[in-house]
Amino acid sequence: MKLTSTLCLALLLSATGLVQAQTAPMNHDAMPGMQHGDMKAAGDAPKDDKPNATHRSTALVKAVNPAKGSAMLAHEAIPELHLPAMTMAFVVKNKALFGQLPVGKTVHIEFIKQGRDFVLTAVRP
Ligand SMILES: [Cu+2]
Repeated sequence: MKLTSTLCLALLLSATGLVQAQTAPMNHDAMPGMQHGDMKAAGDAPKDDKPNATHRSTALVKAVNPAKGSAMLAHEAIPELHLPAMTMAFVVKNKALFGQLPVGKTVHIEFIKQGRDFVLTAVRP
């Protein structure tokens, strides 16, 4: 779980770096492998440093751990956080949400970022 969230943070940091680098002039033709459409969309998205902003995504429930208050979810890309699709641990403080997290099912999630944690705030089928 710890490894995964570290990876998530690393990806987040490197994605942020990419966006900053994009402010410098660059030759798109020289970099055929890059997806400029995606990067542009991410750059136009609202800033991710808004405290307690609610983020939404669709996620496949891989595993839940009610005792630890965490859930492993394979979420889709989250452009406003510059996050690619990935599997990672979410913090579940509201234990009632575990009733909406059937392993193997895809659900719609809402979450906030609190420090290094991604905290689930709502789950819908
Ligand atoms: Cu993630």
